[in-house]
Amino acid sequence: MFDVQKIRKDFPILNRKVNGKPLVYFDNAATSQTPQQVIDVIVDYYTNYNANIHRGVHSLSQEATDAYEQARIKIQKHFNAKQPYEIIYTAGTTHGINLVATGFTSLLNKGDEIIVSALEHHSNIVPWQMLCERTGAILKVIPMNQDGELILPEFDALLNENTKLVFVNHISNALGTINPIEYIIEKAHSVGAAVLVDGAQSCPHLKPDVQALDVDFYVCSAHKICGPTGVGVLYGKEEWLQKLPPYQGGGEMIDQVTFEKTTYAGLPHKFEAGTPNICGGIAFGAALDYMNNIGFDTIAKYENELLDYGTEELLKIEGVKIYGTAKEKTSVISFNVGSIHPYDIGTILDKMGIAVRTGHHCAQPIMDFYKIPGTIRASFMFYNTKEEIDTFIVALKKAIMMLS
Ligand code: C6P
Repeated sequence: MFDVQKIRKDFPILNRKVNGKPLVYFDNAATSQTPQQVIDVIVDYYTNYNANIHRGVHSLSQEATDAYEQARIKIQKHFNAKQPYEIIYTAGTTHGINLVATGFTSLLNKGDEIIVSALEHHSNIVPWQMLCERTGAILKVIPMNQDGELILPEFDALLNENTKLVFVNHISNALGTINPIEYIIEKAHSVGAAVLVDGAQSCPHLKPDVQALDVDFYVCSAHKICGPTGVGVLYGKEEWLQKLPPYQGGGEMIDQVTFEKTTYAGLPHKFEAGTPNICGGIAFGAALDYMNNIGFDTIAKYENELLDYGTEELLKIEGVKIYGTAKEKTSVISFNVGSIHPYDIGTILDKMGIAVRTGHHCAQPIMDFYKIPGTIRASFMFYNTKEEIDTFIVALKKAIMMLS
């Protein structure tokens, strides 16, 4: 039985007040909150075994190295990667995408084609545009419909023998659409293109199996999955990670260095130059333990209930328009109320203790598609409640009254 009140006790921040009111945190798509179990792991690291890894012969360094590499194995198992060295620690989703995009500079030729989707976050647009500028490759876009779903026949029509790469998010951060990545991966592979899936928004809500998906690259950030900021992972199929050149040069990523020539370390170290976010990696492993203990099926079922309830209650308010009405979506509701600016509503909600995100959500092309400057985005996690949605609806009605 899923007991949300018991779960909420794990999150100390949910007890705090904001502007004198109990916090209602509905900005989970931006960053999730951290349970005490993960905070304890962070405190334990800095209290007891903070040391640099892979370097020292001393005990502290070995303890830190063991914990960091054990976390890599946990992450490998979570995503069902074949090998631990297919898991590359990064600073987050953006870093992972840039690592791959930069690596492909030497693998693309002028006239090669890259496909992204209309639903992408800027992190999954700009690095590919920069790659096109460097290589002369051409960027193509899978269009979307009014519900915020990708138009798959148009994707099929874009594919040809020049298509080398396809980039798509698993779940849209701005609309919550769950994209049919199984279909996209299969079709892309049929023309020999590699696929990178941006899992920043999917990993908090579902458990991807990278081998079953047969995806070439999958990226995510720990801070969206109850872990700390500044750490994430890039999963890459071994064959691709072998082909890509290193992203950054420095300590840890080398085999031999002379002034004449440097040879590189094997996977995963080839992509992990410099001292990493050691504590972050260990805490990421702890966050996955925490989420897996609850269970991703349980999480998805409960969050869908919140999504349905929130949608139903919002639509009772006159003037509310929800953007993102895909059949397959997760617990993100993006909306506007009449012609009221989203920022004004967000500011008043904050005064009542309610945290939502307003604006273009780093997805300007989606806002351009709907011809709006931005939306108010309420995004739920498994520690939110229907009572919080009720509080939010009452506060929203007050905000609308004040601004009308
Ligand atoms: N989206 C949001 O409020 P980083 O910042 O590297 O951890 O993640 C970037 C990123 C990439 N792709 C998607 C689909 C994302 O949602 C995000 C982060 C946050 O929607 C902050 S902009």
